[in-house]
Amino acid sequence: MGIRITGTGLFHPEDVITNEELVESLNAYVEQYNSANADKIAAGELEARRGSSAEFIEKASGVKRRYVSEKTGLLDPNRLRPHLKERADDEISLQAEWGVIAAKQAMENAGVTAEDIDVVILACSNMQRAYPAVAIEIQTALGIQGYAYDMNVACSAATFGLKQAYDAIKSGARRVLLVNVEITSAHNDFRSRDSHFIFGDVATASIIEDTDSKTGFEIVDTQLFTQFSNNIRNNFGFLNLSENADIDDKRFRQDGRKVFKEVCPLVAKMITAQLEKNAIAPADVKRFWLHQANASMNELILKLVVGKAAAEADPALVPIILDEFANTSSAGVIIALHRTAHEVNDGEYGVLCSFGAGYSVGCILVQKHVV
Ligand code: CO8
Repeated sequence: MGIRITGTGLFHPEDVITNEELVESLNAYVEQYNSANADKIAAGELEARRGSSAEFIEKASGVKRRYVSEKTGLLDPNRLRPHLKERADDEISLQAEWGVIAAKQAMENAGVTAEDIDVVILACSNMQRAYPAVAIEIQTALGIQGYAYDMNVACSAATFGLKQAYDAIKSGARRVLLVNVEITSAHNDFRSRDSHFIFGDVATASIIEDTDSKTGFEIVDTQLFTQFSNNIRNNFGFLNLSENADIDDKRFRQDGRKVFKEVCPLVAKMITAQLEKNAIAPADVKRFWLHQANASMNELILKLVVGKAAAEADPALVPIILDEFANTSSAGVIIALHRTAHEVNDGEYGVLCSFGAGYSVGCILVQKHVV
């Protein structure tokens, strides 16, 4: 027996925004802002806002397009926020709705029903509300018994969630449903050229169970690491209500250059150490499903782990899905696994590795078993 990921699911909304569309609306906003504030800008009281470019976005990040919850509001230069109407308390929440769709797919792929599952974990960067836990809403919508909870480790929420699932099964749970629903478009700042292109919306789900009679990815080893950093921050929280805080400061922001420089070597070191600990050569890993933040970051990490020549000879070692989805925070590693699981053969190894705000890094070493 071994604890395996036996099925995954993927849901994305229908609306797609290309880099060109995004840049057109940001540039229209910048023009309006700068002309409305021309006097203050000329007097040095305000800084002029700067426009964006589709060429920069693709070159700097590898992102070509992204799925979003609602595009008309996001592309309206007078709004730059999605239209997501508040739902009544007796309606299913948007996050639970997406989670349920991805979960049903994962359950079907794993050949399990609601009665087979004991635990539901919703792991993602931002919860739609404080409570009741969205995971419990998903649990109830699917008719699952047992318990459910929400957890947040930003972009590493899925790998940390896999570790929680692994531990729950070690403690007696039969099966865990792990759901990652990232509605990033509601907390990204679409007025900022630094971050307006980074994120996309998606939901993924995975079934984790102890079995030797189903094809899946056995979790061989788990390594988690955190180290405090202010380089990626979102100050949104309930304390903001006390002083009617300005919400402009309460969205995602980062110093992307610092993140790039500090996180790549950390991640490469962790993957290398994990492989050494398990006596597996980097050349024996079929796929590295890395966090999907930036294509150059993933290229660099691969070079540091397998060597320049091997990385250049086989770029497919690191599947890239961010060109289509952008950065989907925790869900990126699961999308990459979902899309390329069939490329891994019986007995071959793979590494799921996330990294992001915290900082946080999660490395899950898996081995495929075909039954
Ligand atoms: N268009 C044109 N030019 C631009 C733009 C733009 N949009 N933006 C910046 N520039 C210019 C800059 O002004 C600069 O020009 P100059 O040199 O003249 O000053 C030049 O382009 C280079 O700018 P940068 O140094 O900012 O650009 P980089 O090459 O560093 O690329 C990236 C920026 C793509 C952000 C890159 O730094 C990166 O990917 N870094 C890593 C980021 C990362 O991995 N972050 C993880 C965060 S995600 C996470 O943890 C989850 C958080 C929770 C999710 C929240 C969802 C909302």
